[in-house]
Amino acid sequence: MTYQGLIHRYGHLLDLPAHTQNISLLEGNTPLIPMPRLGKEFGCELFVKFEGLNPTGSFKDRGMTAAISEAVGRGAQTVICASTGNTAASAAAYASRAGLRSIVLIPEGKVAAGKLAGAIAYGAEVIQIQGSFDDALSLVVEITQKTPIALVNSINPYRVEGQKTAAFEICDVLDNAPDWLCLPVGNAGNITSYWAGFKQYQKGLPQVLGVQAAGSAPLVLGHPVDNPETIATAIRIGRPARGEQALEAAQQSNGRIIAVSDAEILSAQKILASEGVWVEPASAAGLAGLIAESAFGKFDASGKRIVVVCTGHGLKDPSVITDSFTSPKVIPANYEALISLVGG
Ligand code: AN7
Repeated sequence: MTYQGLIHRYGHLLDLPAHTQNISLLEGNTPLIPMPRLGKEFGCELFVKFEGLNPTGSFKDRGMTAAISEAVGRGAQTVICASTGNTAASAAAYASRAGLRSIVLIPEGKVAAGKLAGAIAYGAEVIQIQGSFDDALSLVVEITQKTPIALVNSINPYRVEGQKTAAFEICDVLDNAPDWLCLPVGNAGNITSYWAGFKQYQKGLPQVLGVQAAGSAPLVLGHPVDNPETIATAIRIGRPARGEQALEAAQQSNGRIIAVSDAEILSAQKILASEGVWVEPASAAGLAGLIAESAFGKFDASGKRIVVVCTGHGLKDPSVITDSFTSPKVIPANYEALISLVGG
């Protein structure tokens, strides 16, 4: 049977109310790409779960199909979220598909071009906040407590329900959970969802390596960060809403949450691209964490089966690449100029 989206495929395993009306863009079913060349360097069997191939270019679509399907079924007319960008684009797309109004609050000047463009293209009312993601999140929590507007951040439990499906898919492909799962951590909805998904699916449990950016690492530091900074703007978050659950997932899985520098993130992004997988900076944090842990000898990957979750597509944030390279060379439109540049 042709693929009909996540609620159709896994809805029986998701705790969604009876009023839920399936709103889908055929999200999920993303590839688990084998990375044999890179895996060889760690002596492990390495896979990338490429979530950038979801309809709006990030893993957020998994939770959004569930949150919007529930919201529209209960009669909501307007949805709202705070976002570092990907949630905004996803909420806008699914809300439009459901015929709902969407409002997204983003930190002024700190959202990557592809995400902002997406949110606008899909029809969201985009509001920039003179503050951080965390400030925006407090505001949307307040307005949804005081009005009928529905909250679609991952505080919304249906977001977590939807995002559990990524764990199900990995187990379906590998037959079992991997030994390790490495992924970026921002507001901590995704790590919470994966852990809930693996526990529910009963195909074994991975050890979980959650990775924050060093300038935005409240879960590593053990306290909130008031002015988070990182080139990986997707995870520029100082007060993760599901921080406690993220720490629990790391602890229960006998894994850990670590921080990596922006330089390590960009280096991991380059390595992934050299294997044909271009992801946005935040999405490279999982691999950056794996590399750092291995280099410090804290991690013996040999013989293990490891899944690195790449949460968003490189096209979301093209300026990270174009800003750091000189422009391509310009030549006259003739063969002599071309061959003299390229060489025989
Ligand atoms: C590419 O869009 O928080 O730990 O508002 O876009 O579940 O927050 C995005 C987060 C990782 C972190 N990778 O996931 C938002 C937002 C990418 C992301 C994360 C985000 P969570």
